[in-house]
Amino acid sequence: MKTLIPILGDQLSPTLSSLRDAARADSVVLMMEVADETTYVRHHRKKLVYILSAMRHHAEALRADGWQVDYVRLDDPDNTGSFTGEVARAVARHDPARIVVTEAGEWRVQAMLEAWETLFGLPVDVRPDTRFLATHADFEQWAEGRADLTMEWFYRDMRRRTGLLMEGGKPAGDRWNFDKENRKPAQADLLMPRPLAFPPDAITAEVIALVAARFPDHPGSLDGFDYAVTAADAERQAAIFFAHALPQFGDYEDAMLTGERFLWHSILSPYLNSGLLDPLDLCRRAEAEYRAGRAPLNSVEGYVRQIIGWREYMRGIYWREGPDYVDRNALDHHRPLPAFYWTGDTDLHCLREALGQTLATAHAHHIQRLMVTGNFALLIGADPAEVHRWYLEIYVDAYEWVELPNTLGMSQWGDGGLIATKPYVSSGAYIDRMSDYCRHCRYDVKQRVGPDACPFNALYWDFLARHRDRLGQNRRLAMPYRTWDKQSPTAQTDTRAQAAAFMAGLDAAGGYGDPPPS
Ligand code: FAD
Ligand code: DLZ
Ligand code: SF4
Repeated sequence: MKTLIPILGDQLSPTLSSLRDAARADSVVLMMEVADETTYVRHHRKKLVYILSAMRHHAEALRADGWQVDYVRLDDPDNTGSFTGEVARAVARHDPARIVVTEAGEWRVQAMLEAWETLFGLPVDVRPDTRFLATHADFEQWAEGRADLTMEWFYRDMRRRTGLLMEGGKPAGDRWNFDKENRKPAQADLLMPRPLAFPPDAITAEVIALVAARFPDHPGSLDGFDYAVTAADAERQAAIFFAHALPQFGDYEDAMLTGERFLWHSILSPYLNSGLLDPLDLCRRAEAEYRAGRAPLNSVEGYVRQIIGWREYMRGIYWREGPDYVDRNALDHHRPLPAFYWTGDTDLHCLREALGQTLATAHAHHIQRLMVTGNFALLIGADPAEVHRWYLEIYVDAYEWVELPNTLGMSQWGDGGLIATKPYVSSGAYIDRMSDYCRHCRYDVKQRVGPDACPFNALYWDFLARHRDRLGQNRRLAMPYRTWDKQSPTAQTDTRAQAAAFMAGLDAAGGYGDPPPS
């Protein structure tokens, strides 16, 4: 009885649930490069190269492991361009008795998988994705009946469940969370660890040529592609992270520095999200570094929290809230995202740094995403659906299950406070505290009005004033509202006029821009 096993581009794990009990002799693994997936948003071109090259390398690894792999390439003249079209062709080629597939990572694709049984008249076994620690049912059970879905409570349950950093039923160091220790600004440091660079091999070079020819209108540079595209190379990067960056990961988690793209971050999210690395394995190894006295608890706890806390929690929220979560817009924001999000061409130095590195590499670290590009988009009142589309396009690790709740929920407060108890907005002062950006900027971070004033300042106060009806009663914003109320009427009027003039300038410059021709 032959089994067809379609494997999607973010399911590149040898332990995938659809493969677990399959007999190699009776199975055909189907992998499909399809136009629908490469164009449902205009993915950054390095993201396309990463995914397609990792898929091709994974097919080779499966073959070497004894699987029969039927691999459909994007430039196959008979390629129908969709998962369903390619499964239909594969059913005709192989005449399987059944299909076994691991559930998809997003609503759009899951709906396709669920239609196959009726469409093909074959049994289709859609299996849970066991690479995540919490199943959909686990998350539902945790969330059910709770008024407060704060991540911290979920995280503590995950610590208890996994036993990570637990000692006799208590958290290691007698505290669940060392976040307060993890907000140090960084200095330029010649000894800063660097992630490994993996120059393109022949397979990747072929994919780069394909992407250059087929996706000239997608944003992002193709130059200098150096992501790992195999599990073995991703593992090499993980080893570098544990040995050289994890010890200071915590201290500098929120820091930003001009010209420094990586700081002490792991740069492992693309590999985790497409399946080249396993999340629980990474957390156990981080814990082992702590137990061996090679990494401090604030770093290891911070790292583990990002993965068994934030990562799992975001996925839980995505599936719990349903396919129309994407339409939420609690603050009624409708401004188009400025065209410079696709070019990096702005004189705000913090934005130029975050956008420049994003367009060059398809990666930015968390605080750049949250407190520079996300903060600015929220302050100007950008449409959260448009902001979501940009993040989904532009980051190499972006799949909807993780990107949407981070962007629409955490960063843009589009869900009205489900994920974030208050909007992540700040004036220039926060960026100045956590980075050296302001020292290199043409604007003065200390000024609120005038031609040299940092735009974040007036925008911040204007945001609070504009949304007083909705946010005025938020206890976490009581202090800034008190500060605003102490300002003289003239100062308030001048601040709001400064913000209005800045936003009028943005509107005049045009919105959601086409990326520049390559
Ligand atoms: P590190 O700083 O080394 O963190 C370790 C790991 O923790 C990461 O590899 C990642 O797997 C996990 N992690 C950390 N924070 C989060 C989080 N908030 N949600 C989920 N996982 C987390 N992450 C994505 O993987 N894909 C996205 O599309 C994505 N979009 C984002 C959009 C916005 C607006 C924001 C604010 C954050 C987003 N994040 C996303 C979370 C975070 O920015 C990235 O996971 C992180 O920058 C990846 O780099 P790293 O591997 O060096 O992470
Ligand atoms: C993101 C992506 C891209 C760009 N291309 C492909 C592809 O050609 N074939 C494929 O199987 N998967 C691709 N992916 C990843 C899928 O979009 C991903 O598996 C879905 O988002 C389901 O979660
Ligand atoms: Fe950004 Fe303002 Fe600092 Fe310039 S002064 S880098 S615009 S926060």
